[in-house]
Amino acid sequence: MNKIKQWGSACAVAAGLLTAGAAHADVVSVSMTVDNSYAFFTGNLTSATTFVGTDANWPSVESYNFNLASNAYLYVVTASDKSTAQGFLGQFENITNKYKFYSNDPQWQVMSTGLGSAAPYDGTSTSLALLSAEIQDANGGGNPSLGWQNFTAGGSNGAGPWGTMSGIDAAARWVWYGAGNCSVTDPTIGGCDAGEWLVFRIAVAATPDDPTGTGQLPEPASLALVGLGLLAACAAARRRRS
Ligand SMILES: [Ca+2]
Ligand SMILES: [Ca+2]
Repeated sequence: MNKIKQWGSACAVAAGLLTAGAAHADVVSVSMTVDNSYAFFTGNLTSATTFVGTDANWPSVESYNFNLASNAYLYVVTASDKSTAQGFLGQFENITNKYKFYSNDPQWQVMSTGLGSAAPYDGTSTSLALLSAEIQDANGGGNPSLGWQNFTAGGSNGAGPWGTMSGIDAAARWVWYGAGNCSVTDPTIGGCDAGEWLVFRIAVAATPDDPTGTGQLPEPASLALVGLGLLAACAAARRRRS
């Protein structure tokens, strides 16, 4: 390969690296239920922006399919009747990057608002503003749970008192927050109040290769820097040739 062809290849690779760093949308498929009720939103690190759905019947599994930016967050607002049992059970498939995760994925976070029954359960601007304010409160550590905390996993799908929820893998586990008067070892069993309403969240691009858990994958930024360096070299080579 002669010198001009080598520089041509390097310039093409540089342009490709810069394109790879651009944001893209992921297709996400969800099957979930909560004992006793939930409202499901998408958003970003600081705000809930879109209402996806709500349900207040634990024996039914709801399914949702949608596209969203690969750096987006999923937010699940939950509340219980503080009787018998409570939990969040779900299966989430990022169709784009072929990664499936469950309600017990370690990258989920949970926080308590302590606001009782006044939970945002619809897509009104009032509800989005309330949830966003609570998200920002938790981001700053000033909410009742002092920020975002780890959830506690209870039984797998099929465990009592619920039995098997169809459409969700047996590997998925019921999760809740082990605070308030809930058991720290299994807060899903025995009626209790963990400081409701609660909010669970995860970055939609949360995968084992996303060590920050933010959905902001470090790779594209590094590749973009390499691309910029190569483009500068290309420009220098062109100047030398001309
Ligand atoms: Ca349900
Ligand atoms: Ca219950």
